Amino acid sequence: LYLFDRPTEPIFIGKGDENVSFDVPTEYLIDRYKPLASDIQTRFPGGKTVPVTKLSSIPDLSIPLGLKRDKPFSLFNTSHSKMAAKLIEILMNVKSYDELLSLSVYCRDRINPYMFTYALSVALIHRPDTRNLRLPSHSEMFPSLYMDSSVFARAREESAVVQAGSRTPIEIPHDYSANNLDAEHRISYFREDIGINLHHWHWHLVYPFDGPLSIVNKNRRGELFFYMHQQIIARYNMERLSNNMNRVVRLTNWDQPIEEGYFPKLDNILANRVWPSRPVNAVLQNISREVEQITFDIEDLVRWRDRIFNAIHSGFIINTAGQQVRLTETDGIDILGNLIEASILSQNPNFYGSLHNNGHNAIAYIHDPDNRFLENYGVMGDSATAMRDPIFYRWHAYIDDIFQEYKATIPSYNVQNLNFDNVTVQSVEVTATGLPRNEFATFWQQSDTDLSRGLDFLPRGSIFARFTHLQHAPFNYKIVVENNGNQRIGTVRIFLAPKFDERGLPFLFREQRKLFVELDKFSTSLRRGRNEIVRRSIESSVTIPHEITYRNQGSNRPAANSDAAPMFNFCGCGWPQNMLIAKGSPEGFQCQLFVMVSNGEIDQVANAQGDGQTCDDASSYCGILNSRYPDSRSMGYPFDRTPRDGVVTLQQFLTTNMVVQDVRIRFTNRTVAPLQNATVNRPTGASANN
Ligand code: CUO
Repeated sequence: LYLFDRPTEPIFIGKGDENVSFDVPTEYLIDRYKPLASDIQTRFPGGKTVPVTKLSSIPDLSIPLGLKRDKPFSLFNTSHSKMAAKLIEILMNVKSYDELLSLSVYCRDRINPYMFTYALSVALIHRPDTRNLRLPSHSEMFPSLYMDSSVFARAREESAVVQAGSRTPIEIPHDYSANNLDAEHRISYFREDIGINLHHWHWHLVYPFDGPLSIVNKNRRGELFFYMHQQIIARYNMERLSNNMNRVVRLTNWDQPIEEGYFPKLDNILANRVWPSRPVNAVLQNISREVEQITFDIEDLVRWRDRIFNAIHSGFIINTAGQQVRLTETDGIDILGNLIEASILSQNPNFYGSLHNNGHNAIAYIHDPDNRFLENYGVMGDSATAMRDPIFYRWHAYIDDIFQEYKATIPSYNVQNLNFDNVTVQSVEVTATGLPRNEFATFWQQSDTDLSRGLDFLPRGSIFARFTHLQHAPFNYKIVVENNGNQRIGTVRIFLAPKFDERGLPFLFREQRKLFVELDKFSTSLRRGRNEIVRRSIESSVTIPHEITYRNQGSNRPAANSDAAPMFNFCGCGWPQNMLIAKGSPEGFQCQLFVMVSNGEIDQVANAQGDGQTCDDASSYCGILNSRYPDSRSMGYPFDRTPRDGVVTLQQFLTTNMVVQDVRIRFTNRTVAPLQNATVNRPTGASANN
């Protein structure tokens, strides 16, 4: 894991707080350093030395070496993702752990550092012999992708003057990318949240759209692409409504100026440039960037879109062989997800193109579509940064709408699809210490992240950046369920949606269903008679614990490299716990909490348990690594489809195994200091206390 430390600094310079060095075979040094081999060994002595065996032959790396080290690497760029795919394949095919280490050391100072880190991360979470390693946080490896660039100069000064251990965290102001003259700025705390951006980066790390088939072809990946991004839009809309903003407007008119501008204030340390901005009223252009081998017209996007809508309305797609492939109720969404994104699982990339990915590219290069100014892509070109930009949500609202168009063509759930015989959900109640019942409390909190892994200056040692992010008071759900049948397994599904629209009118079901955000999902054993289920907010199947996103100064969370780290294994994919609940409002933003208990016998999926160790902490949005998706229902069930005839309101939608409770989210404008000595205290495995 030391391979991830200070990615732009040569491998033989000590890594980690302990200055661990790699005993690199002379043949592995790049030509520039070879004459200095003996000097290097004495000049950079480490506390501990990691032996590196020399491989008898090095695999052919010419494809991944096609991108220079100082060039930006974008996964949305097909030629780049092909290079990374090749590197992943090479790293996956190495037989032993020792050989993997050796090859990685060889690659590290030759291959583009961003590509190398990405490919090595994918390989480590998928190889059986490394699956249990905990990867360092991406924000620690590449802090410049996640925070205001002004923090680095201040960190450098603090490090130069003050000893490690006594350094003051560098505070990042709340308002660094814009001010309230920009209406969108009201919600920048969501777009620029470090945990949200980490989640997105990790999701695309676990679900790459290119690479070896064994990695890309995961159970229901196309459907999860739809669902995870649908939930992002639902959450964003709830966040907007709590700030008195309208729901996000789809990016539909591709020849009109784009009102939203974005000035990221990020450095791109890999390209030694600042990240390009997008002024207000920029207009999409045809893209012709020969260096990156990205060439397409806006008209191509239009053609692909029209063909996709045609497929949806005729009920089938045409595959590469010219055959019709039906978009069935069970598989249609998965086929479309892969086709629209597009991943290499698309059944006809020539005909349906790559609408979503090239939308990212069109926006990412809007400021320099033909590369005449030699400018890099903007934040939309990288999954680690894309969610910072308001346009991300307009683009994904558009993509989501296509999926919704498809969902409107498949049968609605009838009462039988929703019911759970003899099970009645009587009530749900939310409780939190010191708060009125059915109220969520939100506020600001500060948390730290260690920058030292990603900054290549001396003297070494931890130096923290301190963020202010949204937080909520932990709470419990208490759910009362009456079971008039025998003992059975039920799946508890908990969702939350705003109650009123922009005009203050109650939502109709057909709109509100798209706004329900999943809060939790777990199975529980229902005994005959009355069951009282208590579930804690930190157990959510949507989130990963706060301590994984942040490492507070003085906390005892083990560093990624330490021996204690494997205690909690996960891959970092998961919505950040601190963003589980939207901000709400000082008056108490009115929402509806929905609980359904469905028949666990129908819901369960054989072999979907995982090994209990790897990446199963946030299965709702991330699935379980090396396992099938752990819920047989369509993702988003029961809200993924238009309602059955006669259902206009949420009340009319309810069957006896569902209940709705009015709740409020009350925001208080106060800032709470970082938690000290935070440890991961999440119980292992899904559980419910009867
Ligand atoms: Cu996650 Cu568009 O897919 O960014």
